[in-house]
Amino acid sequence: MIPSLRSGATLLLVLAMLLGAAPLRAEDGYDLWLRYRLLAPEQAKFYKNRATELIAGSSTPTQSVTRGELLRGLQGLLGRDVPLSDSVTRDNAIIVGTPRSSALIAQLHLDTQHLGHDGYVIRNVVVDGHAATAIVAQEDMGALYGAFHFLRLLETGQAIDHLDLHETPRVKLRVLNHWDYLNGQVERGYAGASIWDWWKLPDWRAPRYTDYARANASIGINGTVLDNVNAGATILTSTYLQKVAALADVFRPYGIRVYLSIRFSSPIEIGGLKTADPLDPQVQAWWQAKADEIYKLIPDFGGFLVKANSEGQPGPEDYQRSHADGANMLANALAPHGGIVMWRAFVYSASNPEDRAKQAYDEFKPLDGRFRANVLVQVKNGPVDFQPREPFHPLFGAMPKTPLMTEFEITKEYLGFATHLVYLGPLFEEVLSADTMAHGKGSMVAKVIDGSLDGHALTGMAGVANIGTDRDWCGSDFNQANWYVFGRLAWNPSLSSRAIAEEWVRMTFSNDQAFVKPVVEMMMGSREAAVDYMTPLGLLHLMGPGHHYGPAPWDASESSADWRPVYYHRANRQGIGFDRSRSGSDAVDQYAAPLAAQFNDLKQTPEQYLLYFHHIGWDYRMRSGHTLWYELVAHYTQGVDDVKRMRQTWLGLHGYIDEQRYEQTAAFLTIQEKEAQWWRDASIGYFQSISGLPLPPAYASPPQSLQYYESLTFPYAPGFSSW
Ligand code: GCW
Repeated sequence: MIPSLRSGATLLLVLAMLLGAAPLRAEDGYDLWLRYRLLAPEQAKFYKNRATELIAGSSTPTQSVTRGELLRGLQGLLGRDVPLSDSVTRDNAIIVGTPRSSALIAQLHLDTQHLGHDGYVIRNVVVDGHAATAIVAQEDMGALYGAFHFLRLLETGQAIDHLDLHETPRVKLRVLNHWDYLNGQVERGYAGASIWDWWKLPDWRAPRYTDYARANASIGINGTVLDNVNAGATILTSTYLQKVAALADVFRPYGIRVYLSIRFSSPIEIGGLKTADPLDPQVQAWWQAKADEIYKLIPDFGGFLVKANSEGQPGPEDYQRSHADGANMLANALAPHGGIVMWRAFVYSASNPEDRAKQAYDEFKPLDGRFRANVLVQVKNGPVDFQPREPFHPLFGAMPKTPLMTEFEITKEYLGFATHLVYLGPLFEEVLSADTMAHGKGSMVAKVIDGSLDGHALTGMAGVANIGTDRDWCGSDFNQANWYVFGRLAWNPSLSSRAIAEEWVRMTFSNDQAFVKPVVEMMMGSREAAVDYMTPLGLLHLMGPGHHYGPAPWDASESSADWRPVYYHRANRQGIGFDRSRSGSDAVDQYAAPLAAQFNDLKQTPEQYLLYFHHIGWDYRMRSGHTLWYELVAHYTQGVDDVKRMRQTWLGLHGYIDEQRYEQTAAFLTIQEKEAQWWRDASIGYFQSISGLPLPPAYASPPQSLQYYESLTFPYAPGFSSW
């Protein structure tokens, strides 16, 4: 690690002025973590001596992109052009490529076979008698990923003298899911409209598409589903497929494949058929012809994502066929072309009286082993929905014969939309590191996802994108960290979310330790803070109806019982919580035996899941010795206090970064503090009306009546309408 140059913001400013540079000029966030701003002089000097020339091919589009990225990155970080060369003419060249594309790389005789399509090695070597840094891959894409990694080392101020890095992704399909409608709306999107300008496609290929691909490639994402899982049939018409093909062309050099969410009943809507029954030969033929048409336009098309028989979407069950019948029919059509199906397990039905948390498992577990080899079942991280906290989904570990992808929600539908600062790394890490115990201790969700637990080669991770037309892409600077951490964890699900936060802060804001440390701390605590001020101790789904913004634990207005907060918390005069033990819905027995026993036992259940698994009395003694009621109030209050501290932390960091981004974060934290207080007060006010208990001493009463909180409405909340 290179020592940081400065100890106070003033010194940096003075230095910047002396150098004539303006590192603190306003930034709008568009550059994400790929800012490549001039490094501090000592660092720049250090790296300049280790990047004297660049040897990189340009005979394929991906090679050109790789070369361009290195030139751009080095120029920006070091403040001078690094000359291109064909051969090594001096010490400390950077050489990038594959044995096939570069004679110099071939002559290093590194074993690249095991690197596969995406892997790479970064190593200090000697070439023609000169010290050099080699970024070596088996395929062009690996070299591009390696180039991004190398630039990251510089951007984050790492030592590069004794490099011997080997990287291969642990997960094959690292995919964003856009919940974008063709009319430009983004379901659960809080960063503006859809970035796909369908109307102007295919003729106008906005430069932003390239920037999007580049940003994704920089963190290893290699697939994108362009349209919402609540899909219409139009995307599969010839007109739209041309548009899709144009996007695929833009993304290809960056190793990003295009996938589409499809509507299961498309053969009826745009094919003129009377049925979409997956066992009907005409339906099968229609999908085969459609797949042929797609692959003619897009030879590397990825495949389909399907939400079927869920929340009103059509599906095979409309014809008394199973999810496997539906998935396999599509998989048959795609298989000859190498395509895959991602079939979602997010199914539940209001007409099913069973606990909603149990329904996906009930439906999919019996289908294990019945899916074609090119089908993955895509499972949300938790059994209910994308809540601030839920236990991991019991399907992980329970379908050994089927490759399971996990689906995370990067967009903050349930976590304060764009304005709340909630870093999702700890949430993702908590799920990935959860032990399913499926094959005894050490059967982590990460091992289900990377295929190592049950020996699957086809593996994947999906994240619901938080990207829109806002200049900063994600609705706030800190939301960019959630896109970033998703990509990094999809590449390697065992990485630490703290380490990822640190590299992101360094690239996005500053390498100054006096800034990095408190900001990383703030990020790492932010998810727990949100859990505390929204839904502590295993509560979930207490957000306002439909739009999911703000507290509404009282709400029972939704048409469907399992969309109502009251369904989830079950508070009454005696106590609170959803009894999922053996004396309740018995969801506990969907987990492997040791976990089922643990969750079934009130005393052994981790308190963070307490009210998810148990309905307990308000006066139940918690581990702290306090009553449940006391702890509930304390957690809600803690959440608010944490946000207050986050805001204070940020206020102390003025001057370390540009004013524009500083000010927006400061303003958003003010909103968050106000709304955390609102969450606390409204929730406590409501639960107090049920428990009838006085607030514990020293805890403030809500400043408003419960009626006031209940009366608030939110017309035109973003991300939701009655589309
Ligand atoms: O959480 C719910 C969201 C819906 C979403 C659904 C799903 C795309 O509120 O907006 O629909 O999940 O994942 O299918």
